[in-house]
Amino acid sequence: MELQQAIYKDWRHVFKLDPDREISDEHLDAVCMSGTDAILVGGSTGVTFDNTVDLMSRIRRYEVPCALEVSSEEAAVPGFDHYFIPLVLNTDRAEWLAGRQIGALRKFGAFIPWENTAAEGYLILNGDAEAAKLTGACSTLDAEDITAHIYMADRLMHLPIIYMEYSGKFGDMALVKQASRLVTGARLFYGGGIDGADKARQAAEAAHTVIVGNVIYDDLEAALTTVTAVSEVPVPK
Ligand code: 1GP
Repeated sequence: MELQQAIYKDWRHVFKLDPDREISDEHLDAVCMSGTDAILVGGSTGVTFDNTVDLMSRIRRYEVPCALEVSSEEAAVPGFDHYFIPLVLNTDRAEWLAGRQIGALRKFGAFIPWENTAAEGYLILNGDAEAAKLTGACSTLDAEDITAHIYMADRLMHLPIIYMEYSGKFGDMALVKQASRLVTGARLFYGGGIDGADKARQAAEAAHTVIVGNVIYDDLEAALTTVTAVSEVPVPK
């Protein structure tokens, strides 16, 4: 499938919701009606089939596109518009790059809606994040390391998405900008530590797609301001 046909190719702003966290109907309504380009469902811990189905069916009342980041085979739920399969690029533990994914594909490969499924090459860059601890990610990449990882992900592996993940901490926008400039086919996702319009704008200047998570639960009003902030910034090359 060409990137041009992919649902996510025009996404500038995405809200990420964690099935393991509570959100009221009122807050979910505000998130889904905010004008964001999509809702991404995913989390590092406590994600189950049941809490994923529950969240999906609540989001499904709205027209906003809804995608699932499948990080465990138990929580692979049918009915989403799109599926993302994370591959962690900056870990020595091969199970997180391909091992677990291959294990799941042995069982479910024939049932996957391939036309709506894409790999995400993850660079986990906040060592304190759950995902970094879980996967043993080497989160201290310098500019040269980033370049090498982008060459690997974009030029050699032709991954459609590279996700610079700083979850819980605002990242190094110079590195993100550098990565966006280097990619030739991949879309550069950025997520981490966006707590309002100002950081959203900075991230939008650096990345193709800006992902906003935690602040939805901590300060909904601030989260909602990120939608317009991102939409006002032209997409960086
Ligand atoms: C998390 O990248 C997303 O996977 C968003 O990060 O929760 O820090 O906004 P935050």
